[in-house]
Amino acid sequence: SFLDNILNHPGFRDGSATVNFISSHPELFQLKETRNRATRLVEFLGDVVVNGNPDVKEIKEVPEFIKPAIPVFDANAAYPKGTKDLLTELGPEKFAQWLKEEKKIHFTDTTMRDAHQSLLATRMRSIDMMKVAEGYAKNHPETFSMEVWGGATFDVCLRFLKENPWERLQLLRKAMPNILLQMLIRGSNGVGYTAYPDNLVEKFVAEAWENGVDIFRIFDSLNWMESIAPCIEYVRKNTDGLAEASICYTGDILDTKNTKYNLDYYLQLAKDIENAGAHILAIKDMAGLLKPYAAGELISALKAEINIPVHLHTHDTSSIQAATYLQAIEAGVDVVDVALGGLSGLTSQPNFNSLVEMTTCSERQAHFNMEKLNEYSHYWEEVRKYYFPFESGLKAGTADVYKHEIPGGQYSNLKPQAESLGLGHRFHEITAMYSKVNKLFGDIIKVTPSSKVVGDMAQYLVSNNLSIEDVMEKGENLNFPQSVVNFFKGDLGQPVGGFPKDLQKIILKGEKPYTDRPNAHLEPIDFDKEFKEFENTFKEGMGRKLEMSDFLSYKLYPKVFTDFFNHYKRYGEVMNIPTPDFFYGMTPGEEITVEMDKGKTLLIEFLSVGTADEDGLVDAFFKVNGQTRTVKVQDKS
Ligand code: 3PY
Ligand code: ZN
Repeated sequence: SFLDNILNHPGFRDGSATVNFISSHPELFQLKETRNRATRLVEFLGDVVVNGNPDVKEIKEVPEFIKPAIPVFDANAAYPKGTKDLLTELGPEKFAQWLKEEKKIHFTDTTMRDAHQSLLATRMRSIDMMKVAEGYAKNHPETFSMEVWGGATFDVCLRFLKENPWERLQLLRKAMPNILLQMLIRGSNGVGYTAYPDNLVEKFVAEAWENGVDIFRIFDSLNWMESIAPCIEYVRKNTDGLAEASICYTGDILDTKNTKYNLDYYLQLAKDIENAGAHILAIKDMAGLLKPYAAGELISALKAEINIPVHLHTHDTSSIQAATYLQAIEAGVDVVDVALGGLSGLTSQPNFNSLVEMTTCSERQAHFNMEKLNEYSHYWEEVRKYYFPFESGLKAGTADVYKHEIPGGQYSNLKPQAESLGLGHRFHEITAMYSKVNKLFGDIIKVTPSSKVVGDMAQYLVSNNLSIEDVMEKGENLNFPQSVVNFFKGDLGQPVGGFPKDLQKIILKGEKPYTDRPNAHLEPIDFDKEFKEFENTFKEGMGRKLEMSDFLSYKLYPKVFTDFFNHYKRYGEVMNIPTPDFFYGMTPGEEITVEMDKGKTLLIEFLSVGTADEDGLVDAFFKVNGQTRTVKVQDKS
């Protein structure tokens, strides 16, 4: 009731309410709507208690979690000036010039994107980021950028976490207004696994900028300029942000037997990228193959040949990538990608904290408050434990990576995928096959989505006990994975040196491949017309007006968005449920607070569940703001 609303309002309960309390808190009048939202939220919590979260179904035992300590900061202090302020002041061209002239080494923090994508199958929830976002931005304004969006996070937010990725971006932007926010975009493939119409990718870039992205790290999974260049153009045309285009690094430039991906190849690509208008060049070493001495050569050559700053990204799967950064820093690289200690190392980025320490008393020293930076590492170390079912199990660095060349982000997914196919015990066979498939395909650049094609083929061959020879000899009679067929048709663009023709014939079974841009085969989106249709289909359910960003989510992932929408309609916003309760369910007697809107929180206590009736319905008993609430949950067991 209205009275309950008043009595339970945090402002009333803590005594801060004044005479204007009622008129200044319009939410007190949102009776029916709040009740519905609270009920739906409790129904979700009841469902997780009774049925488990489908994303972590196999988990039998949940360890005790320690509450992660949030480093203190002055909430009332203004944000210190950071790189975002500088970009606003200088504009992208002059900003890039400033970066090039900087003597000290700069750091991009990947903790909120690639680190968890590569260690925890991308499952990090917004609530765990938001708890430290403002404090981090106030404590560490000298951070060059925060990589927080894009790559696989977009898909996983909607598909598994039931979160709106755009909302995550908006919240992070608001909490970190002073530091550049960075995203990863897969050229013509957007944040998906295949090509999208050009005007969809362009709209996506514009909308991402509007919602808070400053640096667009653009790459193509085959290093194909025809996919990279248009995306650079979209950033330049639609935003005042930075177009950072990547060369994806594979092989080893110091290996003289490697004639395909040698130094000349990378230098030419870097020049093409500069000429296409990129503000910054990224070296995207997605599998962590760039060895220290090779890094020294590559960076020196790039610094001599191109005029834009160079940003280096790697994965520490081999465990020697700090040495790579040392060589790169000595050779003049401008920025390196790192992850806060607790989420660094192995398939993730090298350790931020330790690398800052490495630079002390050197010519290129970076200055961070180390005590605080270490506190953030400790925070993530504890938060990481919530996500234990998503750990890859890799315990130590491995030189196998130079053989199989599996990207860090793929590695943490490949293992659970293999397990779900009953191939967990043959994982090393799969990684060995991955390498053979790569050779069969002509030694291609392997990064999302081309890496998925190689992974799909490797799993297909191992699970059917087939060899590479079988492919060449009996290929006509084999049903290859759809992703492999599409790849050979040209749907991901053209690989360096073209497709192996014999194999292409075998795989396509008479279907004709094409060699122009896949996007040229796709109808442009009619935004006016289709947005109206979209609004009609998804009329009610989000509890707010539908936005262009919703439409883009839908166009990129129609089925995933539809499922997300139905989940939202059924349970409402689940983003603010604490992570242990979201994945593993509440325990009897446990009390949590969940923020519904700014300043409006629900205090929820879980009491108990009854037994299923003949229809399989179970009563779950809760207290919401002190009042008992019983919800019926369908037992799906
Ligand atoms: C992605 O595309 O998600 C990647 O992180 C590739 O490395
Ligand atoms: Zn990466």
